[in-house]
Amino acid sequence: MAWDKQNLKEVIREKISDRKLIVVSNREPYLHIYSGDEIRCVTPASGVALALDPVMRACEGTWIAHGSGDADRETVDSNDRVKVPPEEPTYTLRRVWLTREEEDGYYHGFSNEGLWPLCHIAFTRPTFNESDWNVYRKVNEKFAEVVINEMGNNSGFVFIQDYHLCLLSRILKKKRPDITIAQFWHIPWPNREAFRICPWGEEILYGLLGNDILGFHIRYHCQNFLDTVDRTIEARVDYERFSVIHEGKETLVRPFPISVDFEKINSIAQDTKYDEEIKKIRRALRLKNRLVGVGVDRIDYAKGIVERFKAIDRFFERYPEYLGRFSFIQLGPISRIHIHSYKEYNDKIYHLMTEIDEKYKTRDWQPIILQKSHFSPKELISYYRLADVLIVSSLHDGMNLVAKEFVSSRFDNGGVLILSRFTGSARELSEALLINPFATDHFADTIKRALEMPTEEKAKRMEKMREVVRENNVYRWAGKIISELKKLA
Ligand code: ADQ
Repeated sequence: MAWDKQNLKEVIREKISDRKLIVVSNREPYLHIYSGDEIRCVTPASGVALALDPVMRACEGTWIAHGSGDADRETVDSNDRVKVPPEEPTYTLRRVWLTREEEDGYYHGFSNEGLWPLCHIAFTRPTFNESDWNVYRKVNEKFAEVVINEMGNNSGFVFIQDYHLCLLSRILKKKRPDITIAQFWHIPWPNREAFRICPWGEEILYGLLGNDILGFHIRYHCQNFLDTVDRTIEARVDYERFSVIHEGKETLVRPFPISVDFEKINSIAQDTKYDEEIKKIRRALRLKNRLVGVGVDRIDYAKGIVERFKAIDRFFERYPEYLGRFSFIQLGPISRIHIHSYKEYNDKIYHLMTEIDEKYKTRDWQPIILQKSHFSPKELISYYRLADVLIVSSLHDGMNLVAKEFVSSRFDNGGVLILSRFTGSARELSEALLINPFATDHFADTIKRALEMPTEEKAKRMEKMREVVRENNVYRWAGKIISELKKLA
């Protein structure tokens, strides 16, 4: 069956509408923010919100998340609830309020300075502070209270997102063993050697084993998780069934590769207004008829932006005939700037770009153009369509949706994707030119190969990748997880 928004809704109605569904995530699907004196409701660009919004609409469930918009408190009722989406209120968003200290310890601290580098083997050392860990635990308990409260006397399903809420399922299961729980882990799971350094590794594993289903993007991360459990705690790992049995309870560990809304991106990209937009970008950035490379990332050390710039430098060193003929545009909104390692990385990128520019630039040409602002998903499509080559060079990435968005927008079968083999996407997009971002010479040669690839080969590769993403779209991801949950209820 080809999955789309409509049949996902039908599956949800048929399978679970008799029971309550609660989604829990750190980030909310709708934020209220002040814009002058007015309050605006905005949707953060997130694949997860996109996939789960139709699910929630279909089952009229409740989504629990940290209320982080500056006007969030003005828009909830006395129970901290607001009906969303604003244009057609169908489901409930229940906001959880965190103090500044809680946000620091739980989100910036343990989640992003501890777990994020622990799970991304990107050679940035994790920082583990006991005080952050204590706050992290308290915040997980806080979320649990809200879930229990929202579930009331209903029986139902809880679907937890990501590494911010490792301990939630176990707390819930202790209080309400009748609830069926799944959690999706959006980032990689490291090998057991790397995981061992976390001082609270055992508690994290016990925490996650409260789930009935634990999902990762790829089988390799599932295997790493099973292996970590096997070597770390007292539990029985069943490698045949891909499951863990602990205290008489089974947790199924399964791959569910996340994706994008292929049809939506594909149809938006065909709007002729983008031809004009592309011309505007070419004029504004003085690209003329030059070949163009594009990179789209949150500025994060795991995305391998430094390695990418080094490869571009090497490319110009080796192939000076491309000087003045190729420009690389890097789009990257700054993220997690409160964290020292991110601030440092941001400075590093800026200095490297300046160094490369100084080395090669001419009066009317710049080798690397860095755009730090945030772009809307529609604006990104112009850049995807403009690119002769799109580069994803993550040092480690659970999936990487940028690669899939690029493929979805190239209805013309043009453009070449250079993709790090350390992304989950590389398992599905095998027609991309795969690279190891640390192997600078090969990376540089791959840029040349991409720029010189014959049109027919480009088209053939792109067509195959488009087929893969069309079929394995984001609605399939959500549909498969919900169907598995239902089987266990
Ligand atoms: P992220 O690390 O945030 O997500 P990714 O999968 O690349 O990474 O998704 C980023 C999203 O942000 C894309 O939809 C992209 O369009 C958008 N984005 C990136 N740069 C942008 C820019 N300059 N302006 C505007 N938008 C931009 C985590 C994991 C990934 C996993 C996802 C989903 O780290 O491995 O793929 O969750 O599970």
